Order: sequence, then structure tokens, then C-alpha cells
Amino acid sequence: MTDAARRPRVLSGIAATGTLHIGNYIGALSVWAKEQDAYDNYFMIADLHALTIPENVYADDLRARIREIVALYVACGLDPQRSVIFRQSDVSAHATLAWILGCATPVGWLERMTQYKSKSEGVSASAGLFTYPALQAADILLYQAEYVPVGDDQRQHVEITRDIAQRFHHLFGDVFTLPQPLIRDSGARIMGLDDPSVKMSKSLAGLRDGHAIGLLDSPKTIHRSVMRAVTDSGSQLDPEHISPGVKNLLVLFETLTGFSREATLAKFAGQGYGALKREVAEVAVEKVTEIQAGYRSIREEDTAIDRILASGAQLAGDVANTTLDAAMRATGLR
Ligand code: AQP
Repeated sequence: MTDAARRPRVLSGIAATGTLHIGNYIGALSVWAKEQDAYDNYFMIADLHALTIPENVYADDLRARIREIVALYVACGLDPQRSVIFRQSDVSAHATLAWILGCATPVGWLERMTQYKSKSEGVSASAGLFTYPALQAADILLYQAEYVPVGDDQRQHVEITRDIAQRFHHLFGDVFTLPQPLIRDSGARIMGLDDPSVKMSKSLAGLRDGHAIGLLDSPKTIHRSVMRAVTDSGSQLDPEHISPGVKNLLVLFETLTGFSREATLAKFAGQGYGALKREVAEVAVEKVTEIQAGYRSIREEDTAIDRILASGAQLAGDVANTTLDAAMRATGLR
């Protein structure tokens, strides 16, 4: 047994739907990178998930986006020697198990998913958007992952994955490990700069200037977005009355610097929101500049991305196909 195989396994991923933002970094990527030695790591680029809203997909964009995300994974600290980095669609077991799990998933469970409700509002939603929790359950269960490190918005998806696995076990017998979410205490839900009542998201970043801090944004754009961030009608930081927009700025500052809430309040108490925004912009630019330096050097030798994906497909495929085989035997398909 290798050293990695003795560690608990984690699986996570990011949908290839837009340019990654600081919420993806703080809530997911930074945690994955920091904890790499504690786990046996599988991180995917969720390209199949990008098709759930097909009106937003342009083939050349998606192809480019996938490579961009691989490079950003590495630039954010994922080490291909210590983490298996792979493209979801390279491992066909994901789609096969998604079908099997979809057949074991009651429609009522899918109707309750908040992400489906919010994303289907006012549009003609695809069947893929509706059933995608079954695909996400397949993503996780194929790897027998004990933990799924994600932001807070994904809690419900890990819960439904457990429910689907248990229903499958009830119907066909035990095959899967029941996963648990790994969610950081603070920073698990970074909110939109332009609207602190919604979480910062890739899709909204593509639609609204000043919504997000993109990991590939220029320092000028980051400064502008942060300085325009919505706060409240006050002008100074009052520790007794912290509005959602100000709280978001505090969380950004704290997660990027390691400052505690107490130390942050002491630093900014009595100061205008402008001072807080300037510091947040500065630490965000510093972090993003560091990530972009790594990103550029990976992109200089683009064949490295092909090598990472080829090796990831092989390693991920070996694990996933073993689980798929067990699931197919349990159902009688094998
Ligand atoms: N705002 C956030 N704060 C903290 N963590 C976040 N995550 C996402 N947003 C935040 C975490 O990042 C990982 C990838 O999530 P995703 O692929 O669902 O990305 P998204 O930014 O949530 O994108 P959209 O546009 O909202 O959704 P899609 O791409 O489906 O259209 C997850 O671990 C997530 O929790």
C-alpha cells in the first residue's frame, strides 16, 4: 500500500463555467492546496457540469476554459505529484454511474435543490440542470471519497450524495463510502462585491462588472471592483453594526492575511470604509499577482497541461472504473 493510499481520500472540483474568482480560491482551492499532504487527493475540472446551461456554452471557450482551470489549479498550489488532477469527461465512468444513480434518485429530492430552483428561474431549464446532483454524486462516490472539501454553497449537494448512496445501498447493496463535506469556518461563502446578498459566482462575474475578484483580473480592475463594493449608508467601521457588505470585506481581509476578527476590527475601528477597501484591494492584488505569476509560467509550456491531464485521466480512471464495476455488479448490469 502506498503512503497516499493510507490517507483519507478527498474529491472535489470546479465547474468549467467561467473564470475562477477569489471565492473559489478561498472556499475551495486554497484549502485543497494547504491540506494536500493530509489526504489522498483527486481534483477534477468538471466539464460535463458546464453543459447544464447549454445556451452559455461555446465550444472553443469551453476547450480554452478547461486548460485555464488546470493551469490555475497548479498556480494556486496543487502539485500534480501529490494530487491527481483530471478532466471529468476523460473518465466515462462519471456519466455511466450518473445514469445508474439517477435511476435510484426520487424526483422529489431533485426538486428540493436550491441551486436548481435559483438557476432554473425564468429560463427553460435543461433536464441536465435538473438531474445534475446525480452526476455530482457519481463524481464523488466513484472515488470512494471520505471527504469533499467545498464552499458552503455545496453543502446540500454533499448531503444529497449521501442520500443517493444510501438509497442505492438499500436497493442493491453496499458499494460506496459515505462522504462528508469539509467546509472552512470562515470564508466558505464569499459574497458578491456588488451585491452582498448573493454569493460571488463565476456565472454572475461573466454578466456583471464589479461582482467578483477574478483570479486573472488586472490590479486596476481589482482596485476598481473593491473600491465600488457595496457597503451601507454609514461611513466608518462600527464593530457593533456590521452590515453584510462590510462583513464580506472583513472576511476577505482576514482570509487573505490570516488576521483574526478581533485584530481586524482593532486595525480598522473608527476608520472610513475607504481605508478598509484600499487594504482589501491591496491584499487581493498581492495574492492574485502571485497566482498569475505561477499561471503564466505554466502557460509558457502548455504541453505540461496535456501531460497533467493524460496522467490524471489514467490514475482517476483506474479508481473510478473499479467502483463502477462494483456498482454494475450490484445492480446486475455485470
Ligand atoms: N463565493 C464563494 N465563496 C466560497 N466558496 C465558493 N465556491 C464557489 N463560490 C464560492 C466554491 O468553489 C468550488 C467550485 O464551485 P463552482 O464550480 O460551483 O463555482 P461557482 O463560482 O459557484 O460558479 P457558479 O457560476 O455559481 O456556478 P456554476 O459554475 O455552476 O454556474 C466549490 O467548492 C464551491 O463551493
